[in-house]
Amino acid sequence: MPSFDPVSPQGLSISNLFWFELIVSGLLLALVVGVLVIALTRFRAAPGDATEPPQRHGNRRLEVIWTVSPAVLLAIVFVLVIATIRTVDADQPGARTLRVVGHQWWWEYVYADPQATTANELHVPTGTPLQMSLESIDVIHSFHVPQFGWMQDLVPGKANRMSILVDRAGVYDGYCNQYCGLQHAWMRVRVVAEPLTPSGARGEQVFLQNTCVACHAIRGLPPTADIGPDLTHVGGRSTLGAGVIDNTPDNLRRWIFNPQAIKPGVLMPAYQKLGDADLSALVDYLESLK
Ligand code: HEC
Ligand SMILES: [Cu+2]
Repeated sequence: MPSFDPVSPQGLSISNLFWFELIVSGLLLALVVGVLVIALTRFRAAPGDATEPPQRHGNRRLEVIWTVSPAVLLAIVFVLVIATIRTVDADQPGARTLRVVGHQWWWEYVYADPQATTANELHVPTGTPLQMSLESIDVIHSFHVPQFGWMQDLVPGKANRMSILVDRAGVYDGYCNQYCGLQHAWMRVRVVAEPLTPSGARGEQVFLQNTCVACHAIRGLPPTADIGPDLTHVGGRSTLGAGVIDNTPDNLRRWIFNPQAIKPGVLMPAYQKLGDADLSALVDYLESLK
């Protein structure tokens, strides 16, 4: 059952709570059934014995125990539920934003910065928090990927929030979980979660932590600018600097290190202070953007 194999910390906290409650309920069931079985067997009337059993009225100690212990148990569950809700709803610093729009009978995904739109198959990087805003164009839908560990409704005229961080690479299937018309059953979701390569992930950090973002946009990253060329697909271009050099890892390295040497007067500063490792990671990352 995929719901029992969550791939996000949000889903894990829900399934941990579920297991705790399941085990406690199981123990209680065993206790009640156990006491019942003992009562039925040990205190059974012997055949032919018609005498009344001794009559008792109340037992204060027992009554206190069976009132206080469920109250304490419920208080514990209450605290755990609140803690779980807070984990699931927690703001995730640095989250990428994604709008999910439900249509009869397909999904639209809109990335915010800069805007880009795809449908149905959702590609997400592992280890990167996502802040989803769920809306609907027509009727109520529900975005349910069982391995995310929780689902959220898409309601017309209202935006619902869903925070998720997928921490394991893989392909996760889901579906619309709210009957939404004739083809409701064919409103599937497929999520493909892939890691940024370690070097790529580092490269992305280098990109974000230097002033690159003051001039360049990369789709899917937090707010960026458009003074320089959009770098979302820079790895797929055959030249750099509007044709001044071929796009090879070596040339890209030289470009970032000192673009003035390649295109005098260029309106991009040199980054000669970047360390060798950071520069390599940055080049790997940019070349991977195809
Ligand atoms: C002050 C603004 C500015 C900053 C900061 C800046 N760039 Fe640029 N960048 C530009 C401009 C403008 C160009 C286009 C130059 C040209 O071709 O004449 C450019 C071009 C590029 C290109 C070539 C793109 C192409 O399609 O040819 C790459 C790659 C690039 N920048 C990477 C970076 C990286 C990485 C950083 C941060 C380490 C960075 N830039 C910081 C302004 C900037
Ligand atoms: Cu639907």
